[in-house]
Amino acid sequence: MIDQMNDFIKKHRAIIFSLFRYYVRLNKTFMLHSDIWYEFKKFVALDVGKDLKGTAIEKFVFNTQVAAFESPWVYLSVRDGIANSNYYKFHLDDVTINEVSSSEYLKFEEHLMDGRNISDPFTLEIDLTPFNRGFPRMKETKSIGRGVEFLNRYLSNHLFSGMATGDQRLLNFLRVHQYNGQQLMLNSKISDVETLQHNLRLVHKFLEKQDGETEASRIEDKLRDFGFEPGWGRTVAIMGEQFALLTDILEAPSPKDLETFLGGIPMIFNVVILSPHGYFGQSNVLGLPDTGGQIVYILDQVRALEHEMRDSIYRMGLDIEPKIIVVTRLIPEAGNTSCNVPVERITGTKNAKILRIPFRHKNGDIIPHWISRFKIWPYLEQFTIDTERGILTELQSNPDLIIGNYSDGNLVASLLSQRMGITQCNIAHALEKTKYIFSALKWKDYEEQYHFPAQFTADLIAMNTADFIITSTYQEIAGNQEVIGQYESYSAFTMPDLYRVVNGVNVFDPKFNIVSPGADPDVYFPYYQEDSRFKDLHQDIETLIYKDGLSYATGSYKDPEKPIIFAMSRLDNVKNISGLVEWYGKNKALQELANLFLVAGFVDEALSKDKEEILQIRKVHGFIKTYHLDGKIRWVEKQSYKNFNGELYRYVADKKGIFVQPALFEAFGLTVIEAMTSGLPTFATQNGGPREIIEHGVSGFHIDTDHGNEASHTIVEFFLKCRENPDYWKEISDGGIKRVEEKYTWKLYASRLMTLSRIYGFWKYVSNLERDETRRYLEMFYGLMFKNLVRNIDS
Ligand code: UDP
Ligand code: LCN
Repeated sequence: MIDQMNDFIKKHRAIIFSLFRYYVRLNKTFMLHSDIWYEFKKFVALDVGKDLKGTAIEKFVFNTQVAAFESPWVYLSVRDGIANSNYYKFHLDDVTINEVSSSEYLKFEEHLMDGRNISDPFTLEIDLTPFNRGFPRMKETKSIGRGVEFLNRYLSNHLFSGMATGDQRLLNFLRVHQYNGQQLMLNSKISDVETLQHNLRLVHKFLEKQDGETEASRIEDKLRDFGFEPGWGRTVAIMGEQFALLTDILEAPSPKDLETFLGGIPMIFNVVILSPHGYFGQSNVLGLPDTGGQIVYILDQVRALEHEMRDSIYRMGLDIEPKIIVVTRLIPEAGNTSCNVPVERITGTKNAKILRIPFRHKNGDIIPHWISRFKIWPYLEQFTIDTERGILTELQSNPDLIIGNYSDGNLVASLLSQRMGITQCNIAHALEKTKYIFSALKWKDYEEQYHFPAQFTADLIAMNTADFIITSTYQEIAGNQEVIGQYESYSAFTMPDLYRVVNGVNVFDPKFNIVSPGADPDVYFPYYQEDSRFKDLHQDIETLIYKDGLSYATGSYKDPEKPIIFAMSRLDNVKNISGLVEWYGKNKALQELANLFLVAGFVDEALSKDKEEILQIRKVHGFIKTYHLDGKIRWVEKQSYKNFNGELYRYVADKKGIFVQPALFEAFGLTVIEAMTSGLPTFATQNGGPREIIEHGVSGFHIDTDHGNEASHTIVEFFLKCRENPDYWKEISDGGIKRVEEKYTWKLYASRLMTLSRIYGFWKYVSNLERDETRRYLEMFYGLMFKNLVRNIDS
């Protein structure tokens, strides 16, 4: 790229000079991609700039994420492609451009923030590059998020054929499995690979003479004589498959055999899931601050996982009941939720529980009230210690897998899995870093409310200690051609006066895997499945949408026959419900075509305890007034009952309405798949997960939520097209239903997650992935940075 640029500059010095002078004259210190690109388009519309259209410089400018100005210097962060950022400096007088390191670029940003000496060599620099030497990395962007496939290929090529000890390590791995003191898989009769291969031949001959359906328990003694303990399969047929796979792997492993074989080993019986913040409960909580999709996700995940674990444990011949514990925060002042109950059984499971552990002050006093997710950092250490005690009491043993959720849960998962030596899986849901402009560089502006340095430090630690990370979409890891991914944004950034990160996370790490969630099919299903519908709820739904005089609602429709534009989400800034009201307010054609129906937060700000929510409540009321939306809009407060909400989506579908998800950024968007699977044509933000969930024009529509006029125009076009062609609504509705059925189901999710857990457990064991050096480095980072940062947070 740089050579191409230099050639171009040599040939077109004058015009390049004019372009950069144009930017410098805008008198900005920093510019972001959208601004840079907007100004470029203005520049090429001028006579002086017209020759730049379609040139290499146009692409270069388009790829520029940030420009930092101090004449005569312009420093640029350029994303030359997915997960490929490079840094450059341009000198206005010399008209030259040179590549610089990420460190030099970030130093320049720091310098512009507070005028420090640019050559300050003493800022703490975090760089994980040296620790990663020798660990396999993927190279292709298309492989990002498919870590396990890469790992299986790598393991079969290197571990077994390249390294003489691979077979022995597999053997050792098979010998470590136990449950409550009972030996599983192999016993001491098999201590070397030759004996294993020999006994596999013997057992093969023996099994050939048995009926495939014979239960393993009936031939247990014979198998034990050969050195094989329970865990290979419930029937002779299943055992035969596992033994054959192992024989092949020992001879010449293939990635597929390895995955199937490891995927069958019973090694996950107890799982702990961490989700400290918010109101974690099974009813009355959804829509409260910090309480949204993560809770829905985890409860559905638990049900699917328990089912999958029980089936697979049974299939492998063991009679062990799996246990799953979700650990969250106990909130004594829990209102009408159950968040003050220490232990709660999870409905729809046999054994899974919610375990609630209170936050405590240093002196041991319990904190009674809810605390925003941005302010819980000081309590997590004590919470970790109390959690460890709690889960040991519940399980009477260590768990086999710890799953963290969001920044706080992932940090606690890191601390616990390090203490207990357990495989750690991280799930981010929606990180904050990319939601706020310059959240790292301008952290001081955000500090009072958000405490981003503590959060980003926790994220860096958790991402680097996790054995594997699952994400709902590719976007989440590495974004797309235009937008940086959530994880990718941690690779290089600076927080002036704290530290600078030059390599914080590598998205080519095979620890990343995409495993998308689903929507509970008992609750969210197509409107035309009449027999399963909750028709009894229709009267309540009609009250909610149409009845005057309710304390928790505002507005009523002049023309109730119009189709409904439905939106439902937490009422925080990023969800942009107020933005939707503004677009609707500005678009008369849309007002003619449809009514707006909002389910979000509280209508009365006196009921809210959350600062961000209160601001949004005021904004929504403000826009209703400004645009005179009386008679066209109905806004009701959050609705927490899943079955009711499921029927609500379908009710709106009966009326040929649509669903809009107007967020400025959405990591995944469970409402999007809930609406789609109910049959509602769905219009969702193109910023984040919905871009991947929806195929534009086929299973719904992407909307550009940074440009409200365009977004509302897309919706108008849809309604007009439906008028012309009465089948159009159904076409899109069917497209959405099909898409969710094919790609977003909890059944697929659970089986994939369990396979990954087993493979990464194996990988951790055989490749000595404990990574002591990294662990020690991160411990120091935790001790010297994180602990200091949280000291100043008060809640
Ligand atoms: N939800 C709800 N009532 C509300 C608002 C949201 O039941 O008033 C549910 C919604 O149906 C979905 C979840 O909360 O299951 C929100 O998940 P999503 O992933 O869309 O967004 P998040 O809140 O996690 O950012
Ligand atoms: C958090 C979010 O903001 C949503 O985008 C996700 O759908 C949800 O978590 C579940 O992962």
